[in-house]
Amino acid sequence: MSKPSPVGAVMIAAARAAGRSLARDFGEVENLQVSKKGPADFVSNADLRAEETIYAHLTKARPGYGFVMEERGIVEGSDKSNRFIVDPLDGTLNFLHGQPHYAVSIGLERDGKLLAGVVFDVAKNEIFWAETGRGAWLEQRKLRVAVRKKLSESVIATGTPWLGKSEEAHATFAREMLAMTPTCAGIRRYGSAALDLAWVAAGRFDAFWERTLKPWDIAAGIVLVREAGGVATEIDGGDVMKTGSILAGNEDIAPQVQEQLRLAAAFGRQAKLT
Ligand code: 2AM
Ligand code: CA
Repeated sequence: MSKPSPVGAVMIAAARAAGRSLARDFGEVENLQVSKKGPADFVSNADLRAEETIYAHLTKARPGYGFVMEERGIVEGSDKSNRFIVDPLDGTLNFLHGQPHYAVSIGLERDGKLLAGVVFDVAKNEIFWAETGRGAWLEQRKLRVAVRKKLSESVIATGTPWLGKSEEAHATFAREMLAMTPTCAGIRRYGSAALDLAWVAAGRFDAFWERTLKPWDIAAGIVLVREAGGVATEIDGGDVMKTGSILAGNEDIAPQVQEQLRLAAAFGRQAKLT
């Protein structure tokens, strides 16, 4: 059964509409690379246009639902149990640099629980969607997380801290890389957390970890991973939607990654003592 529920279908339609707008703007970015002002303003407008499209679609189909949106922030709805969690353009830096790896991410939370998620890879025209109890899908293909059991055979995705993040965040990441790289087949850093999670669901990555993301980066991807039979939890055992520090993967690989991250943290504590 690869049929979304009515609200799932609405989310997919909204993601596709935003994707059309982003695809048009992405075509322009290349021309702008050479302009003096640079494409940054243009891209933030592309982002806003896409968010506007999603908001218009979703409010029309589900008036009253609340929103958490990257640009607009929190919009209280009259319906207190449902809210959409929206990132109109995940992978902004890729988009800005003309790299075709960016996505629209739309999650739905009902009574505080993640219920549905859509991640649309616009450049590759891949719609990943999942709903609790209906599975995770890429078009007609039912998604399952990878079955690998050995970390030494696994490809692990991550996200690096960026400019403006604390020195501590950069140091933590450096220690985590030091702990991870000798243990796995490869590390990848593609720059869109929503797609990283969709790719875990699709078995293209064996696991993914990144710290201090925002709810809109991960809401949809979490539903995808869980419905594909994987685990998506907080790295240190907290509430992942609060801290945004996420570890996702299959049931065998995720704990092995977590163990390496624990070793990295212990090494950090040791480093501070000496
Ligand atoms: P964004 O593209 O919507 O900004 C990559 O590490 C992840 O971090 C992406 O999902 C990205 O989402 C998010 N992120 C948030 N702020 C960022 C920034 N200033 N630079 C790079 N990535 C950022
Ligand atoms: Ca994002």
